[in-house]
Amino acid sequence: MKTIFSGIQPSGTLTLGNYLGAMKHFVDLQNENNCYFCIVDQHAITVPQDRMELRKNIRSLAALYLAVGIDPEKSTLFIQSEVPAHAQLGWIMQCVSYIGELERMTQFKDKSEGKEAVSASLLTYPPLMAADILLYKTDIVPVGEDQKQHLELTRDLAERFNKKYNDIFTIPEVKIPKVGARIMSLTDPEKKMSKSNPNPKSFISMLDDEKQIVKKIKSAVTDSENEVRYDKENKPGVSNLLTIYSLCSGLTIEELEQKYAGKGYGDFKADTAEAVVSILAPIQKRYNELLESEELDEALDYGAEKAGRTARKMLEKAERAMGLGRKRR
Ligand code: ATP
Ligand code: LTN
Repeated sequence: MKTIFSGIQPSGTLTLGNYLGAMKHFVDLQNENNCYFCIVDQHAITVPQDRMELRKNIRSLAALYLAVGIDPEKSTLFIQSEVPAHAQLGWIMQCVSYIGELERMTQFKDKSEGKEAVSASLLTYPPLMAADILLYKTDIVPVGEDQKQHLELTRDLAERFNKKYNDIFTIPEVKIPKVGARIMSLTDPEKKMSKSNPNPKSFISMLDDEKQIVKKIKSAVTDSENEVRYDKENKPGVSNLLTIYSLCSGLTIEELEQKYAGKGYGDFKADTAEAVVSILAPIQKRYNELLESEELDEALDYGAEKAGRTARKMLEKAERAMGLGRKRR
């Protein structure tokens, strides 16, 4: 049995990209592994958040985790800020990080570009992420393509700590899905679909209704040809829709290319929307039942306690290895 850890930021309503690139895979993993799934609210505040919105998004994300099929009996589902060891080990990992390597992270560059007031935490985001992972002796971290660089840094920091102080951390492996690891924006298919994009037309939210989904996919950027063919370089928009359709329907991309041979984009887009609706509608139904339920709070309380117990032990080990605190007589 392997230990799995992954986190999602409550920085907006989850997109179809978050689902196809990350969450969908979590459900399959929980049957044969020891899984931790975290709502990383402390990562979300590295950029400004409205406090009421943040609260709403945290609860909404918890309900979505459960609605897609995360079972709190099998997996540990919890909120990062409810387990203080994350911020505590996060500080320690900052102390083993170099500014230069943090400045090289592409997510930092993207999120700080052109901004005047960039928080220090945007730079120190990866050591906190390393702490999340290292607290649980994690073997595998399932994430989308965009997190690969952060995972490499996590491995470097863990190795550096182990060498310098004591060999206590497990070096985690990254797991990126073969298809769907980078679902692209509907309005700019050169960029990844992101829940914090201010233009709602650029993403499909997991809570969009049928009408919104049909409208967004209908207006998704394609190209001036009229051929449904997978070609990421020359036809990024159509290729993105093919990936989405394939993952939501179970049909392969080749099967879809054949199905729409000689037909225009109209039918193809309408059917893609239908496939997306068929995946999201049952999740939304369950989500609405869970959102205000006691079941949700019970799962989160149970998760925070369980995660807290494990995390505290590793934090103590790290503190001891570095000589923090004192030895009781
Ligand atoms: P934000 O835009 O607020 O930074 P995000 O939409 O990128 O957030 P995260 O919370 O950072 O989402 O990511 C949650 C998980 O979803 C991560 O594993 C990430 O790799 C994955 N993910 C995010 N966007 C995509 C995407 N477009 N395609 C596939 N996977 C994605
Ligand atoms: N940085 C990630 C979110 C995240 C995470 C983690 C993912 C925070 N801690 C630990 C995996 C493991 C993101 O932006 N998607």
